[in-house]
Amino acid sequence: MHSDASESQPKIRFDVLTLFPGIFSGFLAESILRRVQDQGLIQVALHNFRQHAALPHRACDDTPYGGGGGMVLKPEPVFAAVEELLAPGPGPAPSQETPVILLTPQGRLFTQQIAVELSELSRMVLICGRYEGVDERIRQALVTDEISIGDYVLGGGEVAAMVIIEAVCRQVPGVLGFPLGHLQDSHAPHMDGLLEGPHYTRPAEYRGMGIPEVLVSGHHAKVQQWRREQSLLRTARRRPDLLSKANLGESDRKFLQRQGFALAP
Ligand code: 6GU
Repeated sequence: MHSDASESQPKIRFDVLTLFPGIFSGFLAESILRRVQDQGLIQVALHNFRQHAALPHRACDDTPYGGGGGMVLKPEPVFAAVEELLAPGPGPAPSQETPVILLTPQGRLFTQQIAVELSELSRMVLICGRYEGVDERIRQALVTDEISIGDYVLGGGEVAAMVIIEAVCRQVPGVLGFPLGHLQDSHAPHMDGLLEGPHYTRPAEYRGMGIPEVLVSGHHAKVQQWRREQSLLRTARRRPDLLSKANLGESDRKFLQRQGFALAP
């Protein structure tokens, strides 16, 4: 028996539909994404849906009915690309739960919780929108979910697709070298909805700046308490919106009150 992941199916396969596959080259060729693909843990397949557009020009955009500015992504190449991908045939069978996700500023806001949910799937299709919009029938009859990565406008969904791939991959067992590393990330459920506090490494003094004494005290419990307090302070100062939703205990509340932060009951 081989336990080597390269001998078996990847844990997750992403099928990315884009007019600009080259945008993904550096992202997929370096660091963690490179390693997990080499190990066979993650598969990312890029598909240029221009190849599914009609000759002679393979146009993927057209002017909007009713007039107005900008161009709209045509339905035919997107439907054709997705239908070919999800048709029965060689390759991993799409399951009933394979979502077809459109990246658009109109989608639901991407969060760590969504990253965790998506990491439990074996496959997903990511459609990168371009132009001023997509033909509404793509939403009506092809797409099962729409995701935005924040309240700002990008030129297309490619950068958003990379954000999603990276955040989802970090949740897959075996992707991070430090197996429980993802549990301590800011926004991880384990952190009770708090930001991480400060980190320090050698040297102990740098340009006249020291490190907190408690970190070299050898008192594990005191270190833990200090880290919790630093998380609370950092979250209270930077992201009071997160603090109001955080999972706080009685000692957390008392600490913040002593520090002068007013907490909603
Ligand atoms: Cl997913 N696409 C585009 N074009 N803009 C965005 C976005 C997505 N998320 C935030 N802004």
